[in-house]
Amino acid sequence: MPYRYDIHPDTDALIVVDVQPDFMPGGPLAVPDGDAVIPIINRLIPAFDKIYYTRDWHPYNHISFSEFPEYRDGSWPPHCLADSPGAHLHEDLIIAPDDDPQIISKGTDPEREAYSGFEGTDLDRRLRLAGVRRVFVAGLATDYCVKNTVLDALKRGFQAVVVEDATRGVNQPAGNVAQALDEMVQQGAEVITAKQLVTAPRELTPL
Ligand code: VGL
Ligand code: ZN
Repeated sequence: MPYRYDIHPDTDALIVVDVQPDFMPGGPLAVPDGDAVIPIINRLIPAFDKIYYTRDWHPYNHISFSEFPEYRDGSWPPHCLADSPGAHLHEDLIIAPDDDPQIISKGTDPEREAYSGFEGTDLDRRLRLAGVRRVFVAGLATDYCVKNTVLDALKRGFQAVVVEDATRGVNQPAGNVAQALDEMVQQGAEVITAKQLVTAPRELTPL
């Protein structure tokens, strides 16, 4: 195993996508096993100086909401209503730095879907101002917001690395997650596991 990823604190960032209660088991748009990403992401966070948290942050009349949801693009149950408890970052997620975290709200326009953390936000500008060149991406859901964030990062000239075991997907129909990972790789992303991230000289809790 070889292949180890050294983190360069000045030019690498971690993007934590949509770790929100509404996407967890028991929530309206539950991602299977979605809560499993939290302890893994919490172990990655100390390895990065630059961390960006996206959150789905919809108005009550968002275009994606359906009365009879089919749990696919364009037909979701109401979820992540701006400022509701289910939309806040999950209470078990480590937020760093806790005095001034970088939080990006998306999907705030009622007329537009926005899976990507770049869409309709200033994430690109924030990353460039901070000197970021490579983003590591974790969170939910692999086949929607993670995928679109990764593809947008690549289109905008960032290198992108998906931390696969720190993501979970809707995966409906079955195979959707595998297809999403294929597509990300095809567009130039790397896919790794959390264990492959190595930081020196900092200490990481062993996985
Ligand atoms: C997401 C479906 C609808 C996601 C957001 O975070 O992947 N999926 N809204
Ligand atoms: Zn949404």
